[in-house]
Formats: sequence, structure tokens, C-alpha cells
Amino acid sequence: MKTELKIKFYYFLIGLLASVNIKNCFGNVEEYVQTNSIQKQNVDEKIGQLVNEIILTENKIKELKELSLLERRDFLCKEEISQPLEIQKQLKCRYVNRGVPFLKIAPFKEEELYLEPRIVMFHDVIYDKEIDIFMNLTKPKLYKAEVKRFLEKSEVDESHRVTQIGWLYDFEHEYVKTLNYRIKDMTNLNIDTAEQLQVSYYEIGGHYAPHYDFALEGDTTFFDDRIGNRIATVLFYLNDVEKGGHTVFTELNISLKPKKGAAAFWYNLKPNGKVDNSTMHSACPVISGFKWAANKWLHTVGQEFSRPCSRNNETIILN
Ligand SMILES: O=C(O)CCC(=O)C(=O)O
Repeated sequence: MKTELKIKFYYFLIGLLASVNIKNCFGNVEEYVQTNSIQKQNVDEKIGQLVNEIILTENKIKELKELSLLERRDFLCKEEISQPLEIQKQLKCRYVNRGVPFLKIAPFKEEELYLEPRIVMFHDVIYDKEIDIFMNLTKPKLYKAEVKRFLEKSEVDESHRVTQIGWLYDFEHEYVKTLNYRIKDMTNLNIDTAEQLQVSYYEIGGHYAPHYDFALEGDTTFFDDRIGNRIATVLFYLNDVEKGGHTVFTELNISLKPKKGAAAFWYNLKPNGKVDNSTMHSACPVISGFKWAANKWLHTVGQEFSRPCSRNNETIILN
């Protein structure tokens, strides 16, 4: 590889990985190598050190498969583990503007975390002044969260969810309303049938056991024919947690460290409209400090043109 290209490549790689302090995005490297016709062999040597860490975790993932759901959850809560290299190589980070004029000036920073189901993290997507307002509005109305819905038709005990929540309504503040437009741009989904914003506050030991966000059959807690099931979730992190409080996907071995201003986004339903059991997730116990988060749940009704159902379950990409 020519020296000039080498330097360019290192700057690109280091800048990319450091910019959002992440270990993913190896898909960008693949793309860069192809578009700049750099010898792949050379590049592989250079990034060997970076991927070694990932390879080590592949063995851990094998071990994880042997564990029970709760053991797996606890393991993921304790350790941030990377995806196997085969998956990592496909994950990309990109600036997203979706053709929206405002986003052309200030695009979203999207980091792919998983492809099927699609899970991404948007960085710097909610601002400090909005966070302050949301916390201040929520504090006086926090109440102990309950899990009312069915979980395999058995009773859910109190320890399933240990957190306090409060709902923020669009009319309460301009920022609550304008966040909806941002969510629409981030997700490309219709927000007319979305729930109001649920803000959660976890103290030490606060957590949420593994659960799905979609309604199970017969559960009418948040299912209503007028809005349908919860097609997708946007989870905003409102503070950096001192220790603990990760969001973990127990079937996919993903562990997300809360980062102030970031938001995770994932689909709870498959493209054919059926529930996706691989989206089971959990909020890990907060070990030190506290955690503030905010959820927006988007529903199926109104998504006919933004995420049309596909009979074969393939994702239909709309321009
Ligand atoms: O706070 C988290 O990390 C996850 C919260 C969650 O899963 C929920 O509120 O449904």
C-alpha cells in the first residue's frame, strides 16, 4: 500500500472509531477498502489488533448459549461484549439525512449494532437543555412502575421491574412535541399513533427484567385496534450512568452502555408483522449512581407506507 494511502487509511479508521467512542463500524472499513482499491490483505494485517478483541469474545458467545436466560442477562450486564467478527464486518456507521433539508446541515450519527433485527444507536440526538426540561417535568410525577401485562399468562412479581416512571405529554412543553418530529426523521416512521413519552428513573438496584415491548396475544395493556402493536422502540439515554444500567438484548448478546444524548432504536415486529422474539431485552441493575431514560413506542397503524408488511418477511426498502 502506498504510504499516502496508508496514512489516509489510519486517519480514517482512527477518526471513525474514536468519533463516537465505539467498537463497531467495521463495515465501513470493508467499504473503504473496496472503494479505494487498497490491498485487502494489507489492511487485514493492520487492523488485526483491533479485531483480536472481537475474536476472543466469540468464544464467550459460545459459552453464553449454554446459559439460562437470567444467567445470560447477568453476564451481559457485567461485560460489554462485541459481536462475532462475521457480524461486525457488516455493521456500519453513517451520517443520515434521509433527504430532509435540516438534516443535510445536521445529519444523524447512526451506528449499526445488529442487522436482523435492525438495532441502531443514534448519537447526540437529544440535547442537554431538552434533557433538563424532561427531568424537571417528570420529577414531581414519578411513580413506581408496574408490569400489568401477561407474561406467558403467569403473574409477574414486583421485582420484575424496579423503577419509577412518569409520562410526558406533547402539550406539556414545546420540547416534548418537537422531539416527536426528530423521532419521525430518525426512524422514518409515522408518529401519529405513537404513545406519549415515558421517562424512567432508576436508582441503585433499579432494573427491568427481560421482557418484550410488543403486546403478547390477549394483552390489551397497550394494544388497541386503533393503533395496533408496538412496531418499534426508541430508547433515549438521558445521563451517563456511573456503573451498571446497560440495556442488554439477551437473545442477541448485545449490551448497550447508557450514553447521555444517545438513543437506541429497534423494531419489535418482523417485516411480516409478526412479533420478533429475538428482541427480548432488559435494563441491567444500576450499580452506582442513577439512570434516566425515556421511551417512545411507535405503533403499527399508520406505517403502511413507511414500513409496508412483506409476506415473505423481507424488509421492503422505500426511497
Ligand atoms: O432502560 C432500559 O435500558 C430499558 C428500558 C425498557 O426496556 C423499557 O422501559 O421497556
